[in-house]
Amino acid sequence: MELNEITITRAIIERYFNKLLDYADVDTAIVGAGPAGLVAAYYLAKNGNKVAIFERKLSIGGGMWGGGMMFNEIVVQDEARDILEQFGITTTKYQENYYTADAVESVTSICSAACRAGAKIFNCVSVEDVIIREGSVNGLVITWSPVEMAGLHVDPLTIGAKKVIDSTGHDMEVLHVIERKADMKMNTPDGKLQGERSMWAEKAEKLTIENTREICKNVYVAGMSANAAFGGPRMGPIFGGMLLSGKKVAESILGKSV
Ligand code: 48F
Repeated sequence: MELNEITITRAIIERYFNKLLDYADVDTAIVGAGPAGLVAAYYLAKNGNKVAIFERKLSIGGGMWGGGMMFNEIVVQDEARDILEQFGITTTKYQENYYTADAVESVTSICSAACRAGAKIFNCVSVEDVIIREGSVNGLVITWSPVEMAGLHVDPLTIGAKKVIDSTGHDMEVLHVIERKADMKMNTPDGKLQGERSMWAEKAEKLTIENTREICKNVYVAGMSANAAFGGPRMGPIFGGMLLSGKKVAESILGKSV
């Protein structure tokens, strides 16, 4: 059989743009394909929610790929081990309450499960703003990451979303843009973003889960972004909090346990 390059090109363009058209309006738009965003996408999609993840980088996985300082092993504590095992990821006991897992196996397995559950990932797409209506966020403003990187003067496009999850990690990028441009109060003690504190793993892991919630109308925070928004400390390469936060944000949006 002959292979025609133009047919290959047509197939990619048609399939990609049909996918993008289909996901131009979603139930939940997740910003950031790190561990928190990917776990959230899996549970939401598995429960019938139409989910798109927008990820600035070419690769998914955020800070999980590199384990700690590029040593590609992660640590999880007892309470989060079930989640990894549910994705078929091998965990090995290091000592009481400390388990390790291969970082690459973890990222790829969670991502594969999320995609197979129906979540669509749009990589190389950066979220630069939100769609705003009186007192609520109704979607995202997106652009190609290379356009952003090159500083090209090109107008963005938009994605409608009933709910938005900021799982952009330490930088809480969606929340910053809302605070700066949308005049919305955050659900924090003084209505403002608090900012991340220095490392304290045990406290941070607890706070990540506690702080996973709706932070302003239709916008939820998960993962490191939840900690940063509420002034929690960082925790380094222990990932239980990220996984549990992804699950919790899905439960908050679905209004049930998963
Ligand atoms: O940083 P990241 O892995 O967030 P997370 O899921 O997990 C945090 C941990 O990796 C680690 C930690 C825990 O031990 O402290 O840092 O909370 O993934 C965030 C993803 O969001 C993408 C970014 O490229 C990364 O892959 N991202 C950030 N801003 C944007 C974005 C944006 N404006 N548009 C699209 N993607």
